[in-house]
Amino acid sequence: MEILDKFSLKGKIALVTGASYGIGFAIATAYAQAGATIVFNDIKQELVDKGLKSYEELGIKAHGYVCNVCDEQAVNEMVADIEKNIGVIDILVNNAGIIKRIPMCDMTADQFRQVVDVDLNAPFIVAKAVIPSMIKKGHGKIINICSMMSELGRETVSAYAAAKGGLKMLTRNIASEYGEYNIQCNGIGPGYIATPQTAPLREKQPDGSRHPFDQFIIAKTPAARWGDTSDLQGPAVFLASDASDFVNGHILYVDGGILAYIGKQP
Ligand code: NAP
Ligand code: GCO
Repeated sequence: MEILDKFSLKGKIALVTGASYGIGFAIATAYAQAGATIVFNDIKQELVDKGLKSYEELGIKAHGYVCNVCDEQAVNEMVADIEKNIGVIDILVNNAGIIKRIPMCDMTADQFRQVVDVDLNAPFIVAKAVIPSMIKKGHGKIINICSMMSELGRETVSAYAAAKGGLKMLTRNIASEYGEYNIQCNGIGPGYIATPQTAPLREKQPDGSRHPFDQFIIAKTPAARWGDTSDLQGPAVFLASDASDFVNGHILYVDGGILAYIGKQP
């Protein structure tokens, strides 16, 4: 096989969760360009409709499902429907996620649980639903969208950091448990990416200056910029393709160098 052919996703079926916009949308778009059939879900019909329209505008025929990834029965029904009507899922990207930025002592246990439920329990539920058919088919790729918070802490994101740190270990465990079936499970740890999720951290100040958090991220990132969702496309295609068949249990940080850097000296 020629080397570039190894990066092709021709004939593959990819399920990307929460992919109506943002990081999931960019990853699914790249998969479609690499030849895959795209399936995505989101929690509300309006979001699925918005996603379908955005894919269509790019000439991509995607399949959209309304499904809450925390609801095990709904996930199992969605996966069964995909397998019956589209085919066995070759690539799963656990992208759906939420964040609550609340100081830990002000956070209720219920709010903490909600974040862990979407960001950690749901990837377990969706992975569990797709693995049996991947085993039967003889291969599979699972990519969990982790975070800087899989490695680092920061004020106000205790639940998110706990969940994304857990997701890193779930990734390694899936790799350990199912590697012998030719299933590779890896993570992508995006740095600070400009999406609606991070919009509050980039809002301009009333005097037009940059948000202090925005300045902080620029100073912490050797690339001196926020990431764009397109920065995640190449790494996501690599981890979904045959080119990464011996890469397993790895977290690929796509962070412009944040984890390598102490921050800009004063
Ligand atoms: P996002 O707002 O986190 O997008 C995630 C999508 O998942 C949204 O469409 C969201 O719907 C959906 N979703 C939420 N809960 C769901 C559920 N229970 N079931 C199904 N879908 C659900 O935006 P993003 O920034 O593109 O983030 C994508 C992933 O990357 C997340 O896991 C996030 O934690 C991670 N990440 C983001 C960054 C960043 O800098 N942006 C960095 C590192 C990691 P709603 O719009 O209704 O919430
Ligand atoms: C935050 C941010 C982060 C990023 C990302 C970093 O409040 O610190 O939202 O959580 O979105 O996950 O990798």
